[in-house]
Amino acid sequence: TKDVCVIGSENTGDSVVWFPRKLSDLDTFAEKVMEMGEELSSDHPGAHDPVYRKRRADITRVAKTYRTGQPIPAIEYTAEENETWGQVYRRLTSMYTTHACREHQYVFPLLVQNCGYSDKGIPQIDDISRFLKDCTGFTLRPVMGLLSSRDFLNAFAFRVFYSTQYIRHSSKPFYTPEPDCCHELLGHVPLFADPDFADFSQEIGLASLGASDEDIQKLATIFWFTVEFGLCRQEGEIKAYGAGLLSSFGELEYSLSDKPELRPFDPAKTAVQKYPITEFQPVYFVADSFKDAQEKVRDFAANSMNRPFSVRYNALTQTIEVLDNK
Ligand code: HBI
Ligand code: FE
Repeated sequence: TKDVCVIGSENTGDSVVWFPRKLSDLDTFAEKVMEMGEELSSDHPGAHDPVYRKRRADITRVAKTYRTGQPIPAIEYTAEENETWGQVYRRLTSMYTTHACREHQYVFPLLVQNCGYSDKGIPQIDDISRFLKDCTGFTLRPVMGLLSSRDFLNAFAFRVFYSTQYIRHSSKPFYTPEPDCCHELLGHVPLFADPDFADFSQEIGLASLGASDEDIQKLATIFWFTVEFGLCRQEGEIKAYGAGLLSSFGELEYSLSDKPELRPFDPAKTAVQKYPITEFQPVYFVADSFKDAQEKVRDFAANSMNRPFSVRYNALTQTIEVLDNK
């Protein structure tokens, strides 16, 4: 039994890096993107299309000006954008019944009923955010592009997911080098409506608050092999729950074939596994359940990370309480 002391919000000690303590602290991340929305890397399919780049800038303006508590402004998607979405939607939904985990399959029809999911057009993230809030307390915030691992993971402590609103370039409907609304809304969103998965992903977020750079790197790797590329065992079969798989029909098919190597999810080992980012994964980690994965991450954070305090989330005040655990 440890003495627990809640440290005041003024001070967590000089050696601890800053981290968000209340929901509105996430406003400070709004413009802190790694690469600006307008500056696409030269191999991006939209990099040399001025119309696409102008469109991206228009859409990311929503994220730039968004503040906590506001409704998320709707984007009026063009016929071309909705057509790209439709192609991706039809291709992926035809595989979910055989390849997706049970939780994804349970939630998907609810998104059709409640949030306007269909192959006719891109749903609005404000509708989805309200739906998720009712399911698990998760909410979405618009984001301009890639955030640092630290900022992106910290938001999960508050059950907040940063979601892009723009879509990939129409010339390559089945390829994107970065997150877009197809990846977020088809891959990530269904799982955030599941209570156990919500708990699991918040656990990673809580562990990331005030963590050392080295520990952030480990948590980002755990995130990669679970939330992005995780497989799980269900009724004796392997299914996909990672958003990177559920938003790519090529890798979804491959991940459940006999080609990749499968290993049991074990945070200490998973955290240091090397991985490629531009090709299919040679190794996947298999979780027994989201509850089991959550417990393993919690033990890993408590025993293997060097943080001189622990944290808990107060859902009533939407604040982080810092506990002295000496
Ligand atoms: N930022 N907006 C955004 N979306 C992501 O999926 C994302 C990110 N930053 C880092 C990241 N993903 C991961 O590669 C891990 O570092 C957490
Ligand atoms: Fe993702």
